[in-house]
Amino acid sequence: MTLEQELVSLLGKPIADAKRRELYAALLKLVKQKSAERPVTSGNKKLYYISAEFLTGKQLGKNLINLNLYDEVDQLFKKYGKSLSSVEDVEEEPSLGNGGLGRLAACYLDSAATLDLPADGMGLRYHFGLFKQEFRDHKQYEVPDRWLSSPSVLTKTNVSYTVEFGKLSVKSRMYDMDVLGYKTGHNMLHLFDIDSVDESLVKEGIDFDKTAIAKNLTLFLYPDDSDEDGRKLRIYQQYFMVSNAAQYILDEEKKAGHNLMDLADHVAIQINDTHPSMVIPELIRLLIKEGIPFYKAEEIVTNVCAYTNHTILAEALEKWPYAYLQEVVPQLMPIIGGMDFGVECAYNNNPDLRIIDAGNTVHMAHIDMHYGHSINGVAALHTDILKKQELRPFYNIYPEKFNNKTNGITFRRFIMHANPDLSHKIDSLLGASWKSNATDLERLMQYYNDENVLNAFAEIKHNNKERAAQFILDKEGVEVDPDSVFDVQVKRFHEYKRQQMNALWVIYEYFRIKSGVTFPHPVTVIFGGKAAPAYYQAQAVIHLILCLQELINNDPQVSKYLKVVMLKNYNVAKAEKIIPAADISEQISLASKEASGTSNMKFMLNGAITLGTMDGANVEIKNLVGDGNIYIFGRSSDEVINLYNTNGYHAEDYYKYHESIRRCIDFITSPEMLAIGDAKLLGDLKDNLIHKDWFMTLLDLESYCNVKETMIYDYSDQERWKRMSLVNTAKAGFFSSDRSIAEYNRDIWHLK
Ligand code: 26V
Repeated sequence: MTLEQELVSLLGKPIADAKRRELYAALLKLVKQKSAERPVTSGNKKLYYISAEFLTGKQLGKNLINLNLYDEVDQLFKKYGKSLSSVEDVEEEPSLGNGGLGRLAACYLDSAATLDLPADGMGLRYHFGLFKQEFRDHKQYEVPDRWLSSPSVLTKTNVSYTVEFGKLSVKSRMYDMDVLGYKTGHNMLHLFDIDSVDESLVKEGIDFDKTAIAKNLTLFLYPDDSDEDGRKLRIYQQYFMVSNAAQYILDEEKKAGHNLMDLADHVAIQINDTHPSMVIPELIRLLIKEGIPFYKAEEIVTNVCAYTNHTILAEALEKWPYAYLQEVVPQLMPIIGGMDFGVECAYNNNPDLRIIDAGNTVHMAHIDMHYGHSINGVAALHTDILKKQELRPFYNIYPEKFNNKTNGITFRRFIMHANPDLSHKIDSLLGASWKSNATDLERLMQYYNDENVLNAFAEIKHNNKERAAQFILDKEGVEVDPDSVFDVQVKRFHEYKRQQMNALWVIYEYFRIKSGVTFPHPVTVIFGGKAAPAYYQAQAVIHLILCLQELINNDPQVSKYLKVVMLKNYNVAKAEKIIPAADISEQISLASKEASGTSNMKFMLNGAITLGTMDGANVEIKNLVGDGNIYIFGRSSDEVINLYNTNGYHAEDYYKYHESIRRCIDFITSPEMLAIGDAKLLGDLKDNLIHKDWFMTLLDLESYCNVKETMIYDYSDQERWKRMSLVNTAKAGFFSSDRSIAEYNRDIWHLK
């Protein structure tokens, strides 16, 4: 049967007569059929990647690419006047993640499948993913995002386990999502749920009764944990996830006829941040139930489990009061107590190493570091900082456990799907090998002086900008000029990522334009990202940006040269639309604070030039592209760490002694701004910048403005800019998640 015949038979009508939803449903069925035909990847040893988040993005386009069917379906649809990309829009995006950590997990599943490694993801089937972001009165509002729909990318299985908590027990249900590798490989993402979830608990906004566990266990991704019930619910979710995972893994081992004493020969578990850390005591508990002695169970589980750290921010390192764990998972407490006793005996002179500290708080990362065999950071600088600073006491006792695995991104989604024109152009120049062997992109360097190629790349960028401009007009109602410089910062809102610094540059530039100084090219500053509901400062920065958008875009004198756009509800689909259109990639975190960043890699791959600090993977980008193809500013991580240690940074001084900084900050509460925004929110933001500024915005502001100015002037030298852009794409191969996964396998998992 031809593809057309298959589709027509699934549709029950000719393609030309089908509506978008019907086409979507038929393609979903087609993908499921083709998946079923592809053998599931197997081997002597299997990885289980346990993660509270998998930010998978829409599945249809990616699956068609990985089945090598995308172009064929696209052509076929065109023949009948249909658009595949508008059919893809029908799919609800599964928003089962907050940001980088969840998206990384999804990229890693794609790469593990592509490399033909047996590797399943394990997580939770939240009914509501991360909230949907809306704007009203120039502020963020959070509304529930019910992503589950019919037909679904998930398949309900009959796998079910009993999970016991202190006060109740629940029956789980496993749902599966096929994970197809590029051309080869087929693994599964297993998401656990309970049948008794009651979606009607969601009343006002994203609030709900957090105590009715049997009804709300998997209702929401990461419910607000600022109150006691919320924090306990998080422990319930985490234990539910790992208990199911552990039961499933041991079941599979028994089915395969393996002796549980040999578990580490057949199973590797990667613990994605500390959310799944309870899998360690849970597995030990289950092995003991199988008759294996405690000390032996500990040894087996240590050889199985490996831990990835994704942040040095102290507030993000999970610690739970002993009493909470005692209430929710009493059966784990003797195990955790025993593990802590082991630590006490071995290292009794060092309180920093204890799992249960003197204040009866349980440190989840300490469980992973003592009772796992590998500890990795996510970029070279991040791993160095972990060794030297944050996790130093652990590095001192376990130097051999520490290793770096610089993050990566899947090229199937972030260039092949997101930027098909560039992808096809590269194919025509290099052949298709780069899609499976990403460093082949380096061969683009032979076109460094080839005007035709440079112009073709520039034309593709321009077309992407035109499409993005149309999208911005449709979705945000803002008209932007595709000939302006697209300066893009898209990521979660957090003070350490310093969107506020970019906003202060906007104010600085507003003054310059008002005084008659302008760039040869207009600039469009594009922001996107969500702030945690209870994170007041981040909400205030969003408010500032939305007020600036209103003020500047409606000022005829300024808006000719400068526009501000805040994309609402930034998600994977929007990333795929905006990143291929970017000229400037804003990666301006305070050095030492961004563990890696992954959007920096996505921008680079799509030919944007980084404007960044020496932080996270920016350091590695700079090493790859060379100083002439990146714009670096700001203090180094050593300088920043020293300022923290010596209490050497005082925002007030920058405000007092730097007239230009003071002017920008004062503008936040100027009459123009107060006519638009909320005086309390803007006032608090201003006060914070002057008196606290924990993430040192003012420290780097001047150097940021200077370097950004140079960069924007350099945009006029298009011959140079086009070359910089080519170099960035050519050198991006290192950041393929295929490389990251090959390294995890080589150093940690040893699957094949
Ligand atoms: C979590 C929380 C939760 C409580 C309040 C404050 C807070 C702040 C940060 C976080 C981050 C959790 C971990 C995370 O998502 N890390 C990100 O992981 C990415 C993938 O490795 C990496 O590229 C980003 O740099 C890193 O921030």
